[in-house]
Amino acid sequence: MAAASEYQLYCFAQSGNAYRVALMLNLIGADWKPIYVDFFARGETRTPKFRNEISEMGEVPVLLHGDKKLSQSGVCLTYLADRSGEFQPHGEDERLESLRWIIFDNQKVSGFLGPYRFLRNFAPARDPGAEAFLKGRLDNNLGIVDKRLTKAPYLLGARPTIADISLTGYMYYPPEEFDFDVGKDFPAIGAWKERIRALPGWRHPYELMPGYPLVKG
Ligand SMILES: N[C@@H](CCC(=O)N[C@@H](CS)C(=O)NCC(=O)O)C(=O)O
Repeated sequence: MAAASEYQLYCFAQSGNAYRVALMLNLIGADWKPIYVDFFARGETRTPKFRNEISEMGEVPVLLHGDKKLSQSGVCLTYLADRSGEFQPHGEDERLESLRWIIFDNQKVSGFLGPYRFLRNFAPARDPGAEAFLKGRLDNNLGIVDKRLTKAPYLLGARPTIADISLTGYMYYPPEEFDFDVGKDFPAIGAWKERIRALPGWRHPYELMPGYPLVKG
């Protein structure tokens, strides 16, 4: 019988929140395998079984490692950086700075890109008002990240850290799934995307996680 992988990740291909953890596992060369969560057809994250047995927060990603079960991608990234020594912020100042950008990403970058893309591609009906609101917030928030990335190649300076891995969440999904191309509208983010893409082990979210293409029921 084949040995189980060291890490398992509950995820699905369309989840940028899960992608950043899948990408980190790949970049550090971890032995891992995905566990597919049927978010769209079965609404699996909202079932009592998922909330009782996998995550009380009802979200992916969830990372399994030995007897550890971790959720919130920022926590998973921190754990993987601490264990591997890769993409780790060094010292207190960098740790705090990394946390600051991870929270900003979760709330204001991925936290708006995800719902914006969801409304345009996966929701039962379009909602122009909500989309316009989110796009306004995104233009502002992506502008803040873009300005930061004009100052250094990566968020914390000369080398990539988990703050950058967090920011990858929704960055590589096809521009057609949004109505704009982040990399073109925000050139410093575009150049950063290419630097991240060049890291050994980089893979596209649709290659790394199961569930693409989506079979609409
Ligand atoms: N801040 C969380 C966000 C996780 C999240 O929102 N995941 C979505 C999928 S992209 C989810 O599982 N949503 C469950 C639901 O809406 O029922 C993280 O970074 O892990």
